[in-house]
Amino acid sequence: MQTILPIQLSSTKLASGFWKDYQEGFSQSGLRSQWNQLVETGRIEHFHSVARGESGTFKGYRFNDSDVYKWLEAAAYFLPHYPDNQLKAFVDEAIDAIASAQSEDGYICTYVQLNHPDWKWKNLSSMHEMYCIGHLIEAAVALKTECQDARLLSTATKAADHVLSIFGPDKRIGFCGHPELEIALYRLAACTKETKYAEFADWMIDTRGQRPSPFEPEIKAHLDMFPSLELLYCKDETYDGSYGQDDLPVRDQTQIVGHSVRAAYLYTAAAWSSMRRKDEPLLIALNSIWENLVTRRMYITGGIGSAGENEGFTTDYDLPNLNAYAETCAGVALAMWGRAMFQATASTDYLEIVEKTIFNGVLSGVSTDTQLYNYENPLESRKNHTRKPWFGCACCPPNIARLVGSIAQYAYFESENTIYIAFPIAGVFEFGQGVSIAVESNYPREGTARISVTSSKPQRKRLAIRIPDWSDDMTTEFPTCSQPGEYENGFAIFDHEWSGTQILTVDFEMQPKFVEANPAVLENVGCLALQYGPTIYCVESSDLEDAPQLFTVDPEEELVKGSDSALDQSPTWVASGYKKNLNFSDSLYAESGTSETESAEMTLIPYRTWNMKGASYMQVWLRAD
Ligand code: FUB
Ligand code: ZN
Repeated sequence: MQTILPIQLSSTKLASGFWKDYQEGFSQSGLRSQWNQLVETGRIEHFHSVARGESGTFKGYRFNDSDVYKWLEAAAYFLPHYPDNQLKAFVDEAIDAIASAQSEDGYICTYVQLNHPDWKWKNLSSMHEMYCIGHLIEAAVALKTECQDARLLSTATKAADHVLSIFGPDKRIGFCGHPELEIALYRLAACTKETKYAEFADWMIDTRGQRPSPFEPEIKAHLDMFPSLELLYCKDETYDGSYGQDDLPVRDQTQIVGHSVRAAYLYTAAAWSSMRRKDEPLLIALNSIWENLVTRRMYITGGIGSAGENEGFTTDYDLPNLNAYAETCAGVALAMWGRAMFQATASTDYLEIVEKTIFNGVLSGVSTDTQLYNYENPLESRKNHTRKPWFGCACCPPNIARLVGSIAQYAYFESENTIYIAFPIAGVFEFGQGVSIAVESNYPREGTARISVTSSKPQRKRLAIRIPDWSDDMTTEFPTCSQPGEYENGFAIFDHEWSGTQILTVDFEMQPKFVEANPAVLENVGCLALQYGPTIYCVESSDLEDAPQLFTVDPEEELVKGSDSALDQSPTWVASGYKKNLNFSDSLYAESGTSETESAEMTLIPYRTWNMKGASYMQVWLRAD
C-alpha cells in the first residue's frame, strides 16, 4: 500500500463556511482568551520562575506546562493563515520563556523544577514529565513546519535527547503513564529526519505492558504522595496497569480499557509504528481494540470514556447519558487515532468515526464563538452543566484549538497516485505534482460539493471521495467522464486523466433519520436519536417550554425542517409527539392512566451547539415508545 499522508497545511486555504467560521473565531478571540488564561493562571510565569531559580512557587496541576505547549502548537497552525502581530508576540514570549526554563541537561518540567526537584524521573506513572515534553515537541515541530520557526525545536530536541539519554533498551526501562511522547517522537523524527526518535517510540510502545512494569515499584513507593494511584492502577491491591494501558503489551490487547485520552494517544502512535515497521500483528491488535470501542464503548456522538472516576472506559455497553464523561480531549484523541488507522489501511471505516467525533463530541467542546468550553460532553443534562472559559485542568481548550487549526489534515489526504477526500471543507487545496482542488460546499449543513480539479499538466490521478455511511445515495456529475469506475474501501474512485480544470459535483443524500441503540445499552432502550448527515441532534429546554425529558417522540410523524440554527446555521428539525402534562395534582404518585399527555412538537438542534444559552435540560436520546 502506498503511504497516505494528510495534506500539508501550508497547501490549504479555507474559504468562507463552517470551518472558516471556527478558525476565524479562534484566531480573533479564542486563542487570545486562552493566552490570557495561560498568563493569568501563572502557567507562563512558571517558566520565568524556573529561570529565576525560585523554588516552591508552582501552582496548579503538575502537567500545566502542556497547556502552554498545546496552545503554541495551535497558534502555529493559525498564524500563517491569519497573520496577527499580537498573537505572534505572544508566541515569541512563550518560546523565550520555555527556553529560559530548560535545565542544562535538557530537562524541563516546571512543576518538578520548582516544587519537587528531587522527584525528577521518579514517578513515571503519574508525573507527566514525558507527556509534557511530548507536547513541547509537537509545538516545536508545528512551529518549524508551519511557521519556519526553528527556535523551539532546539529546546525540544534537547529535551528529547535528554529522555533518550536516560531511558532505552540498554538503559533504564521507562515510559510515561500518559502516552503522548510517542506521537511527538514520530513527528520529531519526520521533521528532523533522525530515525532514533522513531525507534525510541517503537521501543516504548513495545515495552509497555511487559512484566515487571516500571510503574509497579514506584506506585508502591509513592503511595503517601499519590494515594489515588493505587485506586487507578491496581485491582484488589495488585498492580494491574489497565488505567495506563500497561496491563498487556499493545499487540496482545483486544479491548479498550483505562483512561481514554491515554488510550487513544497510545494507539495513534502505535498505528504509526505499525506503518513504519510494516508490523501487521500490531495493526491487527489495534483493529481489535478499535472494534471493541466502536461496537460497544462509544457514544453516538463519538464521545469516548464514559466514566469520570478513571476519565475512561468501564464495560461493554455501559454508556450512561447523564453522567457521561466523554472528555473533549478524548474526542480529539479519537480523531487522531482514527486518522492514523485510515493512513494504515486506506479504509473509510475509520474516517466514519473521525467524522462522527469531530462534528459532534469534539465540537460540542467549544462554543461557536470559541470563548467557552465543555470539558465533559454528556448526552443528557438536567441543568447541571455550564460552559466555562477555562478549567483548572485545562487540557481541553488548547487541544480543540489545535484540532480546529489543523482540520484540513483530517479531511484531505494524498498518496503517490491518489487524492483522498474524507469530508469536504470549502477552500483551495494543493497536492503534489501540480494538482489542486477548489471545493465549494456547505458541508455538514448540506451534502453537496462542487470540486474543481486543476492539473498543471496532463496526468493520471485517482480522486477518492468517501461515501459516508449515513448517506443512502450518492450522485455525481462529471461531464467529461462517466466515473466513478470503481469503489474501493468505502471510496468512490475517479481514476482520470486530468488536465486544465475539470469540475465534478457530488451530492450525498442527506435525510434526517432516527437511530436506535443496541438494546444492550439499557439506558437507551425505547429511545431514538436524530442524525442528519454527520450531525447528531439533541433537544434542549431553552428551545422548549419544558424539559425534553417530558417528551415522547412519534417516529411515524414526518420531521419538518425548522429554521436554521442561529448558532451554527445548520438546519433544525421539528419532531412531533407527546408531552407529559405537569398538572399531576399535588401527589408524587398516581395510578397509571390518570396522568395526561398532550400532543407536542419539539425542535432538535445540533448537539454540538447545546449548552450555549445557559444551563439547560438536554437530551440526545428521546423516549419513543
Ligand atoms: O492528564 C493530562 C490530561 O488531563 C488528560 O489527558 C486529561 O484526561 C486530564 O486528566
Ligand atoms: Zn481534556
